Amino acid sequence: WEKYLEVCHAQAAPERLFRLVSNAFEVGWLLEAIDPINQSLFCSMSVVCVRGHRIRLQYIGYKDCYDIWVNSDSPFIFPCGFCKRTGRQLLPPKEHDPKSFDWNNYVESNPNFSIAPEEVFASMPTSLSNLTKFEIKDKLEAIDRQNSELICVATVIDMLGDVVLIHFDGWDSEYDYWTHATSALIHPVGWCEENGRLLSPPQGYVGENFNWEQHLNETGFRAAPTQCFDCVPHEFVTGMKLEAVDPRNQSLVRVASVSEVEEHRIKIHFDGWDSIYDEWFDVDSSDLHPVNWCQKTGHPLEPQLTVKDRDQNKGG
Ligand code: MLY
Repeated sequence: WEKYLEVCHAQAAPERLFRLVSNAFEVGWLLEAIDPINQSLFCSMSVVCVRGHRIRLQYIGYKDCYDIWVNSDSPFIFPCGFCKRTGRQLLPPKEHDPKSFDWNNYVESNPNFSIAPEEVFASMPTSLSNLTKFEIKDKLEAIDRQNSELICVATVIDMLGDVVLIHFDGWDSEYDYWTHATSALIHPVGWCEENGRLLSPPQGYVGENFNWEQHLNETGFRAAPTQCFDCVPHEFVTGMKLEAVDPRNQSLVRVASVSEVEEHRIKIHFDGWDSIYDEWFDVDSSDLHPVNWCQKTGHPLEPQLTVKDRDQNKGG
């Protein structure tokens, strides 16, 4: 990296913009995890690969094409029994009955697996009492991660420590997402009006002008108090170098640069690759890491593509 930064006359994205802890997970361990595709679901998963500070998880009973990669300190993975203890619904392994499923019975009949010990989880269940001032059902204005040009009428529907689950009023749960309470993706009621931005009303909203007061009255819930929001602007600048997970092959972390910057997201360029492969990442993405993260955590790093690689047609 040192040499590469010098050659590129580039600055590394400062380390304080990221977090770093250790990884004690082992293959075959069982856990509960939030489904990144449908974030209101908690699924039963097994660790199938450990690489540096990243772990590959498999939905138990499902094909490996659905596997996901998470950081070992993810706030979205939990010890077995977490859902039961906290009154949440766990999706059990394929073909198991959600009502009668029990992890201990499962391990007895599947001795290749074992229950991951609680102390390897960064977010221990004891520290998961709510740290934010949000309350369940609080209303707010939130960016739709999947349609990031839209700021929409939304509700906090679950909380864990200092992360909150955002649901879009009138829409299916497929758009739901978890985010840190200090995220740049969420704003208080009235933010759009104050900032001259268009607010997307709930789906199926009848009437031209959406009116918050009326919506709050109708739903009977409060606007989240402004003290709940504590967004610190991100410090990414175009040209900064970093290490980023390749969205096309989640097992790979590549040498990358910030190619464009917006309020809540940054465009990532994979060095040496055509810019058609550039991808937007929300600034709170857990797939962005500082320079030297791979080396420090023992994860392979895919170097920048060279002219020679490109001539051999590896650059697409
Ligand atoms: N084109 C999409 C947009 C969906 C937006 C959903 N957000 C607001 C939660 C559609 O109409 O399905």
